[in-house]
Amino acid sequence: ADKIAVVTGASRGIGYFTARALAEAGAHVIAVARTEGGLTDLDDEIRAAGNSATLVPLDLTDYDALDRLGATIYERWGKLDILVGNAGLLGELAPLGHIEIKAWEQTFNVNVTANWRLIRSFDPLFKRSEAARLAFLTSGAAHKCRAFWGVYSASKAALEALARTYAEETRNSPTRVNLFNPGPVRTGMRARAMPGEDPETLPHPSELAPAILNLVSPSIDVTGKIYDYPTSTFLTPG
Ligand code: NJP
Repeated sequence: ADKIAVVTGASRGIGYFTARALAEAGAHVIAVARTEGGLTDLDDEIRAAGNSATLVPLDLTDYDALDRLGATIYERWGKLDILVGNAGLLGELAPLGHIEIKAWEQTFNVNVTANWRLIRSFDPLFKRSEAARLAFLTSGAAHKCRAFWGVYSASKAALEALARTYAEETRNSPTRVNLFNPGPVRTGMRARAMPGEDPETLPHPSELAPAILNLVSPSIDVTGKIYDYPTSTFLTPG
């Protein structure tokens, strides 16, 4: 495979179908998540289609494991072309006065700190790619604040600032860094956020894959933007 791609949160939901589509498009996918069952299902599907993947069962809050992953990729492939920073957590839906500190920290650790740590660990690998492309999954909640969604909103706003900072730091290189706002999607996270909603009314996560693949393709020349899936437009924050 020419392209080497890391997808986080590849065990289910949006990450699973993004990883499958990247493999179908010819990339060698390095699939990251904790749940081995989801990863092996993905691997089975990718192999059945005649493509290849590397499974990396790890907890993204194990930051040393992220450094080791960077070292392994360096040894085996010498570069990284694509990062889809998709893994994310809704966190506790509760008033700010009632959110538990452990739940707050876990949400920030997965949604923000792990993505920073991946950037830190992979930075030398992106520099060795001809055209590194990064996409991080954000949410409308980063801009539209609602009662009880505080930790999720705050973490996605922080993720946007993180990604846009890396976009500035890499602006004069071939690397491009953007965010992807999926809108409502038929996944476990959405079902937990909106228990009364009929999932059949929502797009299946596989439907988003072409748009995410486009955002990490070499033809994308914008950086520091948010691709808004529901409206198919690039938003320019700041
Ligand atoms: O999420 P879900 P979605 N270490 O819950 C992984 C954003 N978004 O596909 O470890 C490693 O089905 C987890 O893997 P596992 C959203 O904020 C969505 O809906 O095995 N991995 C699983 O693969 C998120 O950033 C909607 O449990 C960890 C994945 O993350 C992205 O889209 C709307 C981990 C979560 O799968 C994907 O969401 C929106 C850890 N510690 C934004 N913790 C929507 N669905 O409607 C979690 O605006 N993961």
